[in-house]
Amino acid sequence: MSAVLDNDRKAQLAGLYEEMQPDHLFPLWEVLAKLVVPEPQSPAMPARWSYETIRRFLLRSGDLISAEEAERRVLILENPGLPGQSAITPRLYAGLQLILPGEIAPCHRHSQSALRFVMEGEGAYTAVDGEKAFMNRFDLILTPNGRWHDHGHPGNKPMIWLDGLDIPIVRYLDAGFSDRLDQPSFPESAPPASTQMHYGRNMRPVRSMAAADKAPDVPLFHYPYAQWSEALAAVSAHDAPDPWLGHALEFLNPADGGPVMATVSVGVRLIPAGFETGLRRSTEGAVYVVVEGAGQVEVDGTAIELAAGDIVVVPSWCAARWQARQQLVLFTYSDRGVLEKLKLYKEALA
Ligand code: GTQ
Repeated sequence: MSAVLDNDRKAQLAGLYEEMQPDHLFPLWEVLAKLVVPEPQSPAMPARWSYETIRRFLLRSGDLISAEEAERRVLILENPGLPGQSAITPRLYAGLQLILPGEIAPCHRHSQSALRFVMEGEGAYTAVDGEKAFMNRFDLILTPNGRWHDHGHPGNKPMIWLDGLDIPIVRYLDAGFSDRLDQPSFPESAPPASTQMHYGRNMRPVRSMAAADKAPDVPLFHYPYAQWSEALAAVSAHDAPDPWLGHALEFLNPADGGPVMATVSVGVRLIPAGFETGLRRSTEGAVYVVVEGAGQVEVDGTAIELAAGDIVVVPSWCAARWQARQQLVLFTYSDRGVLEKLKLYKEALA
């Protein structure tokens, strides 16, 4: 409220507010400037986690609790500006999940959509509605909302991946449901990698009308490192880098050409050695994993050093500039698709 009020009117207004409070009424003019801001002021803070630190605590958790007992043995990356909210941005969640040889993380399904990005290990699988995807380092795996999923590990070394979920979005929309299956693993419904075979080469199956059954909205759920790294290398060998992003590719849902899932957009970047991007702000809140290389990202004037394995969050409308000392390869996910659908996506480039 901008007007200058004399003490008498102030006192009368204060009395009025107090009287209306039991009726659950509140004067807009006292809060309007906080509600309708000239530009986003995210409560989330830019932050970085080092993989080695998380890994150490995760492996200690592994000595104390099994995947079966935990249901999911995950350490949440909690944004320092959002304590207690289990969120890395106001709209997205991040955690690191550990599965040990022989373990099963039991089958469940929920309204939240998830991605997995493999940080370490090999030989574990995620099964989606009974179809296993065996995971290798830096593979992307999806468990879109409502699909049954369990994780298992027939291999012989610990396996760790990043979980990226839309937990805060589903919470905000009051739309969360979940179930547990009455057995640890979903019965095998298709041989491993069937979906890859049908959808993984930018094609989709066509069937006669009589045989047609409805394909899921998000059919493909495994995007192997071997494929995305090859695409990124080819593009970076031929194109000039985008001045603000470097070389950037987005993973697509082959059914509709849009982001891989309605609430989570996912991509990879390559910033050539010696390259420095321009300053960019956008309304997406984004999480980055340093897959390889070294450099720094300056976020709102503060330099964050980057080494392989680091996980960094850049909240909405923070100005970011990337610098690669050695070629940087980044994996990234954000809520950009949501903002675009809602006509709230904006960028400012300098
Ligand atoms: O693997 O299903 O980090 O349901 C959080 C919630 C992982 C999972 C998380 C989950 C999962």
